[in-house]
Amino acid sequence: MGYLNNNTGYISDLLASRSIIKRGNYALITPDGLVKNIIPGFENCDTTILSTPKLGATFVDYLVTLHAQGGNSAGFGGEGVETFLYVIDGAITAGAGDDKYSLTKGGYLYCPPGELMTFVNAQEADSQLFLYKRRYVATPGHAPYRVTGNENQLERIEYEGMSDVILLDFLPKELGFDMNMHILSFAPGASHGYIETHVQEHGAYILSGQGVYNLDNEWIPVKKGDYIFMGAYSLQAGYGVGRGEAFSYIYSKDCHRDVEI
Ligand code: UGY
Ligand code: MN
Repeated sequence: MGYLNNNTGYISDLLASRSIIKRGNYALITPDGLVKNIIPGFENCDTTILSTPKLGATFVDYLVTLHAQGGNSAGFGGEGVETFLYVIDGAITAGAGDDKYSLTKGGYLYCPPGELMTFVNAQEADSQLFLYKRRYVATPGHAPYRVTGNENQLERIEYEGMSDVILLDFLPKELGFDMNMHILSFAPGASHGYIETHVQEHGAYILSGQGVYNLDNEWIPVKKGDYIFMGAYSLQAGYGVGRGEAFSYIYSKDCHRDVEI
């Protein structure tokens, strides 16, 4: 069953998809083919799984629509697993340890390994979340800790000297953290300064606008609601296109660790 657009039944045109799956390299996953999954702990939610180790990622991303009273009270994460939650739309109550957090659009919560994250919809209308989990890579003498807030409190950083490309960093740049979550926003016409070829992986969910994205040296049109996995060394860069609205995506990136051999 098509998930995000609820397209079911007889079609009126030829079957076609913009999605591209190159396991271990990159993937573009468009809303049309996404399905709902029933997962233990997720109640009254539509949960879609995006990147996984089966695609070549060391992390898992999810898109979750919480219906009324929907959420996860059993706890997301677990021993050795770090988690991150971002509110795409709506209002939720998230929990960690003995604490509760009221999060609205742009709100986020990072839980360090071993600390289960809970969340429940705080409104009658649906709320939508972007969720992330990954097995934490420790380094001696340093540890991560819980981080929460809203993106509107974060410093707007001009990305690599470009005033029309804005970067937000969600987590502290400290050795205790082995990953970060960011938002990168391109005004129409703005672009990366070069095509990246780095070892770090990304899972990127497009929050607004339209872009043309280079994945493994193919230029591919992308837009709000699309999801991109970029594996290690996957060539990557983008242009913002469209009419007025910024091309903006939230994405994860592993960091602060040497390579194991
Ligand atoms: O941080 C990054 O590596 C980022 N500039 N990559 C990307 O946007 N594809
Ligand atoms: Mn990158």
